[in-house]
Amino acid sequence: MRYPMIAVALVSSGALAVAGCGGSSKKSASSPASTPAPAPTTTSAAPPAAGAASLTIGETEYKLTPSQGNAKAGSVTITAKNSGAIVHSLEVQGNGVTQKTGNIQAGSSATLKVNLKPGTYQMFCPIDGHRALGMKGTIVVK
Ligand SMILES: [Cu+2]
Repeated sequence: MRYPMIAVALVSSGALAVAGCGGSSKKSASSPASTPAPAPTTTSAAPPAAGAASLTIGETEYKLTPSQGNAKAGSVTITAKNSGAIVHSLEVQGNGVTQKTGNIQAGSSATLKVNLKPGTYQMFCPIDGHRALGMKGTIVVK
């Protein structure tokens, strides 16, 4: 046996005024200071030396432009710009230095920070056979 529950919720005594009171809810807003983990690249925090220089190398199929770069000894920032249609990369070798960028998608660029002493360095695209196809050059550091 069920009776329909007629909930007469009218407050008998007073009129229901506009309940405009929102109440003061006090929340302790403690934001967790979670910093995103840095990228797993080894960043050698070398301050910009006096002889710092930057170099931009364009990469296309299958060459580097310019194929010979010049830089001053010290910290050199090399920007490899992939203007080609496929993935490239850039590696710098010489005088004990071997450093390379990761894969650079077509249309993207990557930077490589190298500390170079005076001398001649090889630069090339380390991706399958690209070096042999012509993606190579030299960097002369003075
Ligand atoms: Cu390549």
